[in-house]
Amino acid sequence: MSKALILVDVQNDFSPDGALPVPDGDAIVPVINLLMPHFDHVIATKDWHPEGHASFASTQGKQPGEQMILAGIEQILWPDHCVQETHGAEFIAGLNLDAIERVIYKGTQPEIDSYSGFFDNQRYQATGLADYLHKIAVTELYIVGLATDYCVKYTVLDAISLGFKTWVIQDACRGVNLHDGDIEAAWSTMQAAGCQLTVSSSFLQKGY
Ligand code: VGL
Ligand code: ZN
Repeated sequence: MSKALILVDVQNDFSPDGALPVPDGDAIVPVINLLMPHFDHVIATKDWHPEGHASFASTQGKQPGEQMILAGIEQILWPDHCVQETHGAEFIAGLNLDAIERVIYKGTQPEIDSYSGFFDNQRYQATGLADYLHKIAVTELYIVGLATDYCVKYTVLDAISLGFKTWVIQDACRGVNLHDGDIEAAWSTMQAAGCQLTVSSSFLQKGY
């Protein structure tokens, strides 16, 4: 029984001056650095899109925020972001990279998006995260990162469906809040699915 900290998409394009800005997104970096030494494993996901990805509004000749059906499901279109090998796809400066033992790439298939760190949005393909966690015998996941109302939420929901005991550390996450109340709704959805909500101070106080 071991514990992993999962960093979801802590990347430049989700920082406040990035292409898909998450308000206060960079504020989670020092919190994550404090949490890292308390885990058996630290694993990060990266949103890692090819140029011209189908989730980009520019690819579809539409505006960011517009929606369309992609691979049979409703898709919000985003500004171009986290293009493979670009600065926007790098981890946010100050994150303790030495603590990260493995990076899992998602959103790499051109025609489908992948909010979850485990599968694309249609579950056509796995990213390898679940296999890796099973291989290293991790059973408990603490999930942090960006954005609360998209990739954090879907990573949490898949973690629970895969049978991991799952926490989300709320002050180590930030959300987009495209619509008022989206972040609050995301916490409720995660909690209703069986995720435990906690904050870094109470986690660190337990002396783990
Ligand atoms: C994300 C929108 C598009 C995220 C990624 O990391 O939450 N959101 N791609
Ligand atoms: Zn993306």
